[in-house]
Amino acid sequence: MKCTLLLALVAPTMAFIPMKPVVPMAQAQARVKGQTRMQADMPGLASAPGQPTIESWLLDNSEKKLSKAVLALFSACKEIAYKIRTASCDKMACFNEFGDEQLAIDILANNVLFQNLKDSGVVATASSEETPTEDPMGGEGYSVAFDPLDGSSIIDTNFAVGTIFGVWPGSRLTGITGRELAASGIAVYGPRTTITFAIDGVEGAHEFLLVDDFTARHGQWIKTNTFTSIGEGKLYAPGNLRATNDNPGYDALHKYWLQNKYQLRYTGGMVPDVNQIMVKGKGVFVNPESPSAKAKLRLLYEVAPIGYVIEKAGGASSYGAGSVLDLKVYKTEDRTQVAYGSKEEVKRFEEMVGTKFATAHPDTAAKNTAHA
Ligand code: FDP
Repeated sequence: MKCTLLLALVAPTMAFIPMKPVVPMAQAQARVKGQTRMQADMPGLASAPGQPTIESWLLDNSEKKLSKAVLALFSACKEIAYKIRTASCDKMACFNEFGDEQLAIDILANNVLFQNLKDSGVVATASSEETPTEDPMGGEGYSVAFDPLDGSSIIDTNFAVGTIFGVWPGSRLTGITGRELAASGIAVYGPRTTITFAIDGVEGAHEFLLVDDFTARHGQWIKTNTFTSIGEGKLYAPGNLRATNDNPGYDALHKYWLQNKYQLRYTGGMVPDVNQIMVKGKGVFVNPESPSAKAKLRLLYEVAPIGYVIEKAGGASSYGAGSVLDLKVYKTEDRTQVAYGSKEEVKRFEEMVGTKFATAHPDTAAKNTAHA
């Protein structure tokens, strides 16, 4: 074989051979020593080969049926990550070859989640933001609500997007609250794929990394961080900013952030926008409503599962007058305004924004009537 031909064949392959994740020992030690907010479980893959996989971590932290449901969700997210990486996109959406068909990536993600939950045998009911009905899955033990691909309007731009899931005991996904969650998590499909996950009876929110380095651990979910507290710090992610036009409280809060020189960190994808609060250990994400800019986020599929993770990580959540975990899911499609972040920032949201214009969720609408 001619040398040029050989190079032509080998060069593209070489481009995909990842660099070994080298973390200089001193740097790794400094990161571990300096760590107060979160425990650096794995400063570098190479220097901590003994870190648990999700399978072994669940053995110590969960009962069998719940473990099965969680593993089904992790498997689905792994497949979704691959489908996102290999999709082709036009100006509106991303598609992937699937048999003879090209399917939109959010539909594929939806199908993958349903299939994995059905196969688990421990899921009685599942419901997706894409198809908001309570569908029987043929199993017994838990019920799962999920948003298969949150941030679908930014996927074509190659911003980070995510999956959100909540696991409840029993067979119902209405008449419940976030307080009853058995587990919930958010998968971030960014330069790295991670799931930040919380489970009943275990303190903290736990970050798992999908290893993508072609070592023996390739394809495994390895525990990389434990988030246990969210401190004060000037970082803000202001969702639904158009609501400042006719929600004076939100307008004042926005001005407060500007005047106090907060750092703006907002992508328009709720999953990475909230995940950063745990990773950075500070900040606030809000998505308030106003008469002309209605609440968009759904309690069952998005707000409650994320609230559970954030509160487990030592932060707070609010619908304007209390934790989102106390809002009842009357209908699968119930919506609400929301704030997540450090306790002080969420308190500021309650004081300045409150529930004056919160009419989407029946409970906050009722409070408004009472105040009128
Ligand atoms: P998307 O519609 O792109 O799926 O959950 C819905 C969501 O994304 C959030 O991820 C995001 O924070 C929000 O909508 C952004 O909404 P706007 O683009 O309407 O501001």
